[in-house]
Amino acid sequence: MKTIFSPIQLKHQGQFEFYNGAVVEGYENTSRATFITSRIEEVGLGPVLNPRPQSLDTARRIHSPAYLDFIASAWRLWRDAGRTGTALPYAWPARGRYKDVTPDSIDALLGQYSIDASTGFVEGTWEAVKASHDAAVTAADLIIKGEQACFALCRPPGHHAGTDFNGGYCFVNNAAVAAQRLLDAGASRVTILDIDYHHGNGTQEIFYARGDVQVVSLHADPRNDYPFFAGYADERGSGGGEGFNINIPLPHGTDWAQWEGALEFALGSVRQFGPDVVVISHGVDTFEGDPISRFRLSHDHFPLIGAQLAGLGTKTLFVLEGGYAVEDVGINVVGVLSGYEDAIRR
Ligand code: OKP
Ligand code: ZN
Repeated sequence: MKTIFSPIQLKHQGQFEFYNGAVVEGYENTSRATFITSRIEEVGLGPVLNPRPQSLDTARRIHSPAYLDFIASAWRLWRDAGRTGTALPYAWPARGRYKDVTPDSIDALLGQYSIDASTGFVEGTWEAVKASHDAAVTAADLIIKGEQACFALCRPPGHHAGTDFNGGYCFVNNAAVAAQRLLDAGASRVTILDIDYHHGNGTQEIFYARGDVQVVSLHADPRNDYPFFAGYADERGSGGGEGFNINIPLPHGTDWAQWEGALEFALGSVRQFGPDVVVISHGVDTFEGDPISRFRLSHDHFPLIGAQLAGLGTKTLFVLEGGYAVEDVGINVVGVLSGYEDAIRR
């Protein structure tokens, strides 16, 4: 299987976030990507190729142009305002908002276009975000050209980013852009199956009223985990998208037996939908050793996930999302991909 990744994606580095009442180093760091590429080489999964530079035309069909302009210029605005460190918001227009305008202040814009304070901008952020987006689009193009499966090593990740907001370390929704690219190239239906520990609230929001993209997600119950305000089982889509959004929330402590049962249910709904391509929002923060998550999957379970996905018999585009036990991220991410390859060959 081919992997698409650019070293430019490592330019988003040195971010900070709030955790447990303190400012800490960002969990979503560059070593995640290097552990994955090392593991790919170690097991001989296949070549790691550079993305082709892509236009933002497809991304503009997923995100609002004003939002894309903002994330491309946020760091410059921050620096021009004389600031240093990581650009993070501290005020949001959530409740009590009474003017439908956003002041020009960089602090107002950061709040306007975000849902949390875990998604900071540093000097290389936009370049890295753009390269991560390019990796997803390039991988989608390889699927269009006939590859059975491909891995977009997207970092920064994407599934919490919506039409006009960033959040959860995500800026551009790489999986959503890839899905749109596949549809524009002639696919009639695409499924995004999100196996990351967290609910992909951005993906849900983007496709909520659409019937051409089915969004299925297994994740920690949002009653007690991020992103808290979306991901409930009764969120099933609206209008033409009614029934095409499927959420499977699971409790803290979920083990393999329970998680695999949920996966089987999810795969049943994917088969019913009958997509031309499945995009996997591929997160491995379901791992028992993950520092910010509370499920209990172990190393051996990840190849089994890959084998289950291969059983769909559908072209598959893997797009990286989360996974923060950095020393194990390579083993687990590549475990799924190898499990998929082994099952396809059998
Ligand atoms: C991104 B992905 C407090 C915790 C911040 C954000 C979680 C984002 C997860 N610093 N929580 O879905 O893996
Ligand atoms: Zn996650």
